[in-house]
Amino acid sequence: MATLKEKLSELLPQKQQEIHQLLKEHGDKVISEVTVRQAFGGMRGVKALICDTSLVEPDKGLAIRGIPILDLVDKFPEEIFYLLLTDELPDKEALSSLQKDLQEREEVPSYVWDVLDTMADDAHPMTMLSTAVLVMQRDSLFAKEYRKGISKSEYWKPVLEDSLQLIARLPSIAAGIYRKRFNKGPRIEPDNNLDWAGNFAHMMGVPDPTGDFANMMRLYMVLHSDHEGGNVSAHTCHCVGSALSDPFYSVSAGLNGLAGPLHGLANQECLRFVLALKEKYNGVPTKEQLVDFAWETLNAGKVIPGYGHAVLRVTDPRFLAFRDFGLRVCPDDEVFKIVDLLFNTIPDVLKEHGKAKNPWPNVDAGSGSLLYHFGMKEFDYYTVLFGVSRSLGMLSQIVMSRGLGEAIERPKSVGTDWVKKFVGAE
Ligand code: NMX
Ligand code: MLT
Repeated sequence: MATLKEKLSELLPQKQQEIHQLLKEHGDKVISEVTVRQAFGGMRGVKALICDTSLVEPDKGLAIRGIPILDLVDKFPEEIFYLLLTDELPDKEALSSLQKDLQEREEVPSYVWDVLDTMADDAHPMTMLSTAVLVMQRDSLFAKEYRKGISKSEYWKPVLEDSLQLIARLPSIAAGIYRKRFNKGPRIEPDNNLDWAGNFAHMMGVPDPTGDFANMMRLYMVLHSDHEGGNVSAHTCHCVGSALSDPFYSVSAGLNGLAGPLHGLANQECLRFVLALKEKYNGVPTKEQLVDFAWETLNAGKVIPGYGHAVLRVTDPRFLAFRDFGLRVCPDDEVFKIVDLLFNTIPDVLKEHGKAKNPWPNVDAGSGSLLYHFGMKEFDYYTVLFGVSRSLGMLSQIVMSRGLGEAIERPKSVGTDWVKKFVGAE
């Protein structure tokens, strides 16, 4: 089977031709309209972005290149990256060629550690991750080639190189941040007998006598990898990349969006919520206590973290995958039990509250309890794991964007007065 680059060299011209034909024949057809509510409401539901790597159907959840995420839970994240880009899962040979390529690129330049060492002791781990990605911009091959005057049809090649470079280094960087920020001792060297996520787990140094922590990391990296193009991290990365900012600039920007509590930071907020419940009721609360706590949260004008979604209208299949893992590995863990109790309680509370369009759990509702079970109690770190995984999706989307010659993003904005005049409002 072909390597990633060979495969893309074959696929991209076909895809370009397909899009060219589509635009020629149907370029003026309307696929979406925008209401005043949508323009003021985060463009919810407006179809104005193209993303071929994955799709989120409101009633089904994530499918990567047409494959439901629950059918991919046993794959390696490297396989998912190959799938995101090429529409095919790699065979054994293509997978080991990709794994070898990543291993050869994994060394982190010493200046990255120097920069991280100068950061404040209480810097948020997401700030550290985004900074580490940003400082590596000086090594961007795309930026260098662009300066030399590379042809537009070749953009995707150095972008792929930068992407592989970044993916290869992220586990070492993220594990290094964990060990430094939480005083876990010196960095741990990579073990090249391990796969990408297994190596990440190894370098964090979390005790793992059963190998279940490494398995959880593989699952974690698969589940958070991509969620079509409109979520804040992917869209931000896409928008920044559309200015031909290189993958380092673009991913760093996407990570900054992921660090918001309504997006990726919800997983740390979720665990904070669960632990507050545990502390208040001295263990696993009763259903009645949980309902009271949820109402207290809502009445204080706060959201229930891990619940609701901008697109989904069913339980997030990624939550179900984590829940299945928990039921197998730690069914009696108190924190996991509270997460399960929340799953059986919160949707009814949110339905009664009547605001959230989707009362069901999203990916962030359960992941933290599993990390906590394995002894990773530093929940400020959890979004970093999301970020490492989401980089697979952000980067595959950027490679596709440059490969397909997508335009710079520049939608039109209008003012409130313009809208009032347009709709004939007083
Ligand atoms: N708890 C309380 N209120 C909620 C929740 C929730 N979990 N979800 C939505 N609402 C409210 C929302 O704040 C809004 O209120 P208002 O009219 O006062 O502004 C109203 O319900 C309608 O919001 P929706 O249209 O249902 O949700 P929207 O698409 O605007 O936002 C989220 C989606 C995910 C931002 C929202 O559901 C939320 O804040 N959830 C909690 C945070 C969270 O779990 N985020 C993680 C998302 C997944 N990820 O990893 O990124
Ligand atoms: C994601 O994985 O990006 C989140 O579920 C948020 C989203 O899709 O909007």
